[in-house]
Parts: sequence; structure tokens; C-alpha cells
Amino acid sequence: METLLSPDSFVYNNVILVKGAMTMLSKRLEKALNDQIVRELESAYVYLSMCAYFEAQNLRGMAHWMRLQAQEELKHAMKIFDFVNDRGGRVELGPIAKPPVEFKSPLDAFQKALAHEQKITQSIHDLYDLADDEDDYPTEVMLQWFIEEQVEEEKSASEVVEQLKLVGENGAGLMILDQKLGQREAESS
Ligand code: OFO
Repeated sequence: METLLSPDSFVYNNVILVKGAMTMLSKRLEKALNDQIVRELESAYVYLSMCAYFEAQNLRGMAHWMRLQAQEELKHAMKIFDFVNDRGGRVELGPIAKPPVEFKSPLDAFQKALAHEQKITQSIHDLYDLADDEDDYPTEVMLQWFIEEQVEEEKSASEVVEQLKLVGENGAGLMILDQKLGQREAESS
């Protein structure tokens, strides 16, 4: 069905916005979005390091889960990267911290993954507050995708944490869970 737009409206990310709302990013928001790009790249780095840990433990299913997670984080970084460019901003990448290398156990690794996601959720919420303060509607719309995504991110890490707690020291249970996590499929978008 065709949507009739008034002459001063346009569609951005499936949302109708009024022309003039798509102003340049403020310097403060540009800096905050750049920081978020780095955090998303840092997330990819953290999960790749966890992937390497699981590979070394011969837990190939968990390694696969972490590899896909790292790939998703790169897509998250690129979403914001493209958005900053689309808004006439300047992407400026910063340094990425060295990720943790060793973990006490698979449970420890997934607990750290969950804690990491909780930190990222907070940073997305802080970004949204800033966009809201500045009445930057396009940034708010773009961040709504991330707000929903963070609910999924926390949920999936938290599910594995709970399953690993149930498995405990049971080697057979760990193998079954590893197999199950190896079936994770890449997201389509
Ligand atoms: Fe980008 O969602 Fe995880 O960190």
C-alpha cells in the first residue's frame, strides 16, 4: 500500500520524519556515537578472544557461538559508522583495549559476556538520553533498534549462563550444551 507523505516529510528507517529534523549531528553526539563504534568493535574483540579460549578447550560449539557473536558486533559497529557518515558527521576511531584472554571456566566466560552486554546496554541508554536531550530524532530512531537488540543480547547470554549453572561439573551435560550452541545460526540482517 502506498503511503502519502506531506511535502515536508520523508521516510528514514521506516519512520516518517519531518524535513528539517535531519540536521547535522552535534559535536557532543558525534563524539558519543564514535565512542559507541569503538565499544561495539571492542565487543567483537572480546567475543573473538572468548572464541579463541573455547577453541583451545575443544568446545567447538561454544567457539562457534562466540564467533557469530563477534561478527554481529562488527555489524553493530558498522550500523553506527554508516549512520554518522549519513548524518554528515566524521567517524574517528579510537584504540581498542586488550580483551581478557583466560577464563576460569565456560561459565566464567559466559558470565563475563553477560556483564559486558549489561555494560553495553547502559551505554546505549546513555546515548539515547543524550539524543533525547538534543532533540535529535533520527539518532533516537536509529538507537531504538539497538535498545531492542540489547534485550536479545542480554537474554541469550543469560540463558547460556543459567544452562551452564545447571550443567555444573557434568561433562556429558557440557558436551550436549556445546553441541546445542554449535547450532546457532547467523542473523539475517
Ligand atoms: Fe552490540 O551488542 Fe553486544 O555488545
